[in-house]
Amino acid sequence: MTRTMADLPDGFRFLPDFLDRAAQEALVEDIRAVVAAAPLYVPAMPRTGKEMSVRMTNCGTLGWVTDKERGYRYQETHPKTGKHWPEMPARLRALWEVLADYPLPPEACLVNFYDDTAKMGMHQDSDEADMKAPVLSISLGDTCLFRVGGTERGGKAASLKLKSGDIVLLAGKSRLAFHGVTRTYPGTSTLLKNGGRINLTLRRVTAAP
Ligand code: MD3
Ligand code: FE
Repeated sequence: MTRTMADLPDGFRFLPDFLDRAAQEALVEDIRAVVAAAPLYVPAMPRTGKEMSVRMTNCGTLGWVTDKERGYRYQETHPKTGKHWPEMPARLRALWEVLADYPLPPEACLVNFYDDTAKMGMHQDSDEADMKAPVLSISLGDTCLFRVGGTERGGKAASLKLKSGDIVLLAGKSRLAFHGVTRTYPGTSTLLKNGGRINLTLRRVTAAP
């Protein structure tokens, strides 16, 4: 049975409409600068090399990448350009400061771009050594249907729509919840001139000292 918002996993905080239109537009400008320095690329699944439908890039000292040969990992450089990732924009660091309730700054911001057909299968985020730190997720552009379940694959899952300006904070138990993006809803936002959806996830990666 599909769960509703009443029983989201422990530590899951949903902050709908957290960012107003001006704040969303400012973040889009920040991300345009990031993408100009570190182009979106097509990630590939480990071993099979199957291409993901989501386009990705990063900013911060570390970025999450995946390819056929070396699989999921964090690294300091863009896999195509070989350059260091661009600095994390101050606006993103400030959001972490306000919301994360964590003593250390974010190291990675993964930028996911969804076109009208992109989706992301159910998965756990477990490539970070610091699992005590939360993950902060920001949605921009078209609305998507998001699913979040428990810590076991195949368990019950709740569905919710994430729309432009919504923030999700994953702390505690929810940090290891299975989650995915079923679909986006084209034409639901005017934020991005050419449509689509951007999701930003801010994370700590390295083990806390
Ligand atoms: C729940 N991104 O990048 S964001 C990802 O919309 C990812 O692009 C999705 O899953 C997206 O790994 C979902 C919301 C989110 C992010 C991290 C989580 C939910 C999470 C980590 C644990 C549990
Ligand atoms: Fe994830």
